[in-house]
Amino acid sequence: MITFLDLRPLPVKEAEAVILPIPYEATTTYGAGAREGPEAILTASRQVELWDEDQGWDPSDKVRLATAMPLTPEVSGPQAMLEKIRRTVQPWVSQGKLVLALGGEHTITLALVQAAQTRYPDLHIVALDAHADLRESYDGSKYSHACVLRRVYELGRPLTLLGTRSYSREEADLMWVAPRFKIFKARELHTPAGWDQALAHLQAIPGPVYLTIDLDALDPAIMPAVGTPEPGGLTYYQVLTIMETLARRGPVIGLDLVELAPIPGHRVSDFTAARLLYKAISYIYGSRRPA
Ligand SMILES: [Mn+2]
Repeated sequence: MITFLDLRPLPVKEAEAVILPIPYEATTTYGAGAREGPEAILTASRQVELWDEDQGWDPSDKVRLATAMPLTPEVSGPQAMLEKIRRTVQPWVSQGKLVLALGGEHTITLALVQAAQTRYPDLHIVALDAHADLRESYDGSKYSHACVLRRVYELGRPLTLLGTRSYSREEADLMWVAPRFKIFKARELHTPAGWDQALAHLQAIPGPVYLTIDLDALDPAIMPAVGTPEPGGLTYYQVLTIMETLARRGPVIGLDLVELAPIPGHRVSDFTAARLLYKAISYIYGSRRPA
């Protein structure tokens, strides 16, 4: 079995943070391959430097990290899969462990947020995504990757969307009227004023945050291995700054990285995803260290 960073395997019960591979892919509409995402991230993570050059520490030495067995996909449908995810992570959430999930398609986020919400009813969801994922249904399914943030929004908590640059008229109409909803489009984040506004908004979010990162939020020049690449995305350092800002502000209580669809022979996307996961761990736990 592959562990994150090639670390010595640690039983989940002894861990404070659990990396859960979820190789689920059922509703992909364009480039397929998200089911290969989790394993590609874990494989690439073996090459990630353990020393965090920004914060000057080795998170892998201080944070008890476990890599759980991959969740085998349920073939009977998305609802069964979501139920399986909830059943798996619920005990970990109840024990106060941080769940770090690797997709797989974005649909998995719904179950992860539902589980997190049982312990953190006042959570705020922050999503990085090229697409709004706010459709009522898509291809006849309410559980398509293209609807996941609509289902998450329906859980009744605030939702902040960053890096978005593609959505339908239906989704645009919803954004105008939706309370609890804030969007910072990718183009705004590439202007100094828009970027400052976004960071100020993130800093002001009170309480626990669940962060979902659809890797297509990054620019396809640096993250081409996604199912639905869109030009004009975020830079690596913008994503780091968003993660760092959220972690310094208050607790980040759950995280997922989804939609990596590896391209054979191409390593930069897999490696960047692995790097982002380790950086997230460094920011989340680094902010909890005494200065
Ligand atoms: Mn998405």
